[in-house]
Amino acid sequence: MTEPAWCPGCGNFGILSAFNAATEEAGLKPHQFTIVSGIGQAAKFPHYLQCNTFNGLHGRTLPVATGIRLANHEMTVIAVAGDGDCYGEGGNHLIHAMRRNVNIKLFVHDNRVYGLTKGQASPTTAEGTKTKNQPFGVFSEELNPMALGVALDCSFVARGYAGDKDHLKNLMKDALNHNGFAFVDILQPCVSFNKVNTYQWYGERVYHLEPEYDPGDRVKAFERSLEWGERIPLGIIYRKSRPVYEKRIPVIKEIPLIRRPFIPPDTDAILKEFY
Ligand SMILES: Cc1ncc(C[n+]2csc(CCOP(=O)(O)OP(=O)(O)O)c2C)c(N)n1
Ligand code: SF4
Repeated sequence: MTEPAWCPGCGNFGILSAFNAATEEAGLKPHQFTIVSGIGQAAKFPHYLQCNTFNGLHGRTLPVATGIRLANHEMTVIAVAGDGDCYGEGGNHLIHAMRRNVNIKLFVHDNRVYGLTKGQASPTTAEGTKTKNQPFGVFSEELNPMALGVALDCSFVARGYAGDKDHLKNLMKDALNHNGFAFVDILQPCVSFNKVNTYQWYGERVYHLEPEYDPGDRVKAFERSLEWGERIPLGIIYRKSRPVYEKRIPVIKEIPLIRRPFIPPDTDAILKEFY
């Protein structure tokens, strides 16, 4: 565990402290979970914790997390990624993890820029935003992660905010307790490279979904997922109970792979079949 190398004021600090409180309140001990991350500012997250971790390639967080979960579904598996990492380089993996309902928890630190490489546009950067790499402004429309999750029938789709730690802690706890793929997009101010989506900007717009809001209504969830701009909803936008992937695979559904005895195959006998 080392001192965080993030800029003072970075939204990642709020996410780290919400996560620590969430795991403590959920009674999750460090040996009971593994954090998988890739490359980026967000991906440094497990470096500042004491837990099992796998730090891999940019955009490849979800395939590794899927492998760990399928090998040992007694382990809580958490994937942490930036918006570039998860929606750009790793976008195809996100689609399939949601579709399969792999039982992992995904926390996306969505600062709406590529932070580590100094502020290029990411898939969630607003159309028209000028950066050093996009001097004429971004030409493409931004990705809407919440609408993507609802459209793919993802079993848990939520939005948190790094500047609202208590609410984020509760969302993270709900995600950790959810049986299935839990997707939390976390609005994260990047004080160095995103001068648009600041703490003040979010503070004027975010609101909590009303207590009577029903996250089980997919059509209403889709409507809420489209809300962005003057008002930005925080909370569980969509939730649905669906069979988890590990329970659909015959060889592991009763007993995790790691608990099966290892019986090495008789390679000589196999090779003889080809003689
Ligand atoms: C395949 C690949 N492409 C590009 C890079 C360079 N790279 C490293 S970090 C990064 C940006 C990370 O941005 P994001 O995932 O949004 O996370 P943040 O740093 O903003 O938390 C890029 C483009 C890389 N390491 N690997
Ligand atoms: S560059 Fe942005 S995301 Fe990276 S540590 Fe600094 S404030 Fe945080």
